[in-house]
Amino acid sequence: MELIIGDMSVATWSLRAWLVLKRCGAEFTLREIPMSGPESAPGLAAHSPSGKVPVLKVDGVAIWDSLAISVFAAERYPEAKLWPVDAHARWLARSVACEMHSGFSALRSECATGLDAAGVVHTMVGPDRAPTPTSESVAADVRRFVSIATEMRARFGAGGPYLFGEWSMPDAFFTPLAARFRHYQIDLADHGDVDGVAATYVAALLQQPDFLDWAELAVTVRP
Ligand SMILES: N[C@@H](CCC(=O)N[C@@H](CS)C(=O)NCC(=O)O)C(=O)O
Repeated sequence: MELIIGDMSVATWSLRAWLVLKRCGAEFTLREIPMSGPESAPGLAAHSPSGKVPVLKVDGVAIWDSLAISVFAAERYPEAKLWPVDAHARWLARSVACEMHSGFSALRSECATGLDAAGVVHTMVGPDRAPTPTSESVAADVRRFVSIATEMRARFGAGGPYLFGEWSMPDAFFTPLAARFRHYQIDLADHGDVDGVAATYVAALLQQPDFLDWAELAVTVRP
């Protein structure tokens, strides 16, 4: 299998697919396509049916979209338990992953990763930090995240530090958000996280070993 991804320091969708495949213990090679510059468009056109990354090439088929790759991985590696075993937890885990996949648009656009209009690069991995956005739409997205984290941790979190206890698919989908909270210095306590449950969950995502590996690779110069 070959996983085609964007620049590791900024590619939020690609990170999800990487985390999921790593969790499964899948063997795959990596091809990183620059997200800017002259090599970007031809690289994307050559490897991605949708012109976007991530793409997973498996058995001669190119699977595009981080959610489709994650669903493939759950099918191919059932022992990885990418979805929680408990049925109620599983239904809600799917709801959460889908909400993250299609929602949180203010956080995604106003706390973007990559190059901004002023030429500053916003990464998921560096020590650099950006000013906290103040719009009500970002605040609403953050409150929604806090509400999900608080509810799911209380109901299903007993078995571990992640959203549903043990690491599962929604954790892959929320890791890029956790990195944005760090980069944009968003204090969850200002958005309803009164007991710090959501902040503790975010800290667990940022300390997860596969994410740390990704972050290290992202700052390593590669051929
Ligand atoms: N919904 C898609 C989104 C993928 C996406 O937007 N990828 C961005 C990079 S993070 C991309 O490939 N952009 C290249 C372009 O739009 O030209 C997924 O989950 O895989």
